[in-house]
Amino acid sequence: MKAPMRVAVTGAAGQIAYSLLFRVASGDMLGKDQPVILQLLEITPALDALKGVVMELDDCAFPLVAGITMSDKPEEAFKDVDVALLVGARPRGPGMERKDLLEANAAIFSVQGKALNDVASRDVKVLVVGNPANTNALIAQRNAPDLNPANFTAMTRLDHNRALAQLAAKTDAHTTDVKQMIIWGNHSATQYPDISQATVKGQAASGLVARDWYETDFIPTVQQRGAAIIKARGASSAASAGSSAVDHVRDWVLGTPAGDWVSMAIPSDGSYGIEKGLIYSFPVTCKNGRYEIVQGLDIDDFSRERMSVTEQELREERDGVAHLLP
Ligand code: NAX
Repeated sequence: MKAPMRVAVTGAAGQIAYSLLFRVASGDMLGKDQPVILQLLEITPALDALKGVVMELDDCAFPLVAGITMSDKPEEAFKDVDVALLVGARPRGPGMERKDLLEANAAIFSVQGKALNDVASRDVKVLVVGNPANTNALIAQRNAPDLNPANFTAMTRLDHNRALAQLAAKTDAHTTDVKQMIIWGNHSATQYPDISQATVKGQAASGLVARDWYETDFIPTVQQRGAAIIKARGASSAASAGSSAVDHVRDWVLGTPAGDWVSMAIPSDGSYGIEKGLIYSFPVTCKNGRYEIVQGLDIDDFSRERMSVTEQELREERDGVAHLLP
């Protein structure tokens, strides 16, 4: 039996965690032979609700669960963790401006970044789900100077999976027939879902769908999917977000399939002219627990313009919290 891996989940009594935790506990994220210790973080008023979630996890009698802890202190919850899923965040309240939201979350993610820096495994892999995810990841990373900056990532896998589903439906194919999808940039409505490299059953996607559908239907549908779910369900995406977090970490740890790639928001190294240091979504392949940006793709004017718009939004978010960055 392998030694257990420690997985921290923040916002553990929230709605995303309510599906995510059970998938992690059943081995979907780290493998069916990999025991896990779950280290759950919540704010103090939510600890009672968290107890209820832990009772349900206990009641599943998952063979791979080697322990569960609960805490309202990041230094306890992040102790020795190998994977940190930062899901909890401050939601936008009534009358709250975008700037207020950025600042409220900057406070949370700077505390959590410091705690990771102090107590997590030196190889901890961090995935930020809580919004604004890219900028929250940047704040956590900047507050963790002793950890590898490359190990701070944010989630655009849900956007990637949404794009696969839309293109598969349009071309009467299965999502597994679609390869080489890309989400560029921010996890927000400025993201750029790009099918210029995508194939469906080996054929170029751009030859299978009308350009007009791509520009006026596909792109806005993927960009606005979160809002459409809220309108239909009366609550934001939860199980799909949890499932995409499982996909993100599984592929990062266990590798991406040959001949395909995934989208991850990672610190830019300047590839494709994107400002170095921004947490920007790129196409990546993963092997041996490391990701690499797919290089050498042709970027036409249409793509370049959209990649720049979402890059500019990330610059503005960063500048909005600059006074809080160390
Ligand atoms: P919920 O409001 O159901 O749960 C959030 C939980 O986080 C709450 O239980 C709250 O008590 C806890 N929390 C707040 N501050 C905390 C802190 N400092 N430490 C620990 N826990 C804390 O939200 P949920 O629907 O689960 O969504 C969580 C986050 O994911 C939100 O920020 C949401 O916007 C974001 N999303 C990100 C997505 C992505 O693709 N990156 C998609 C889905 C989702 O919208």
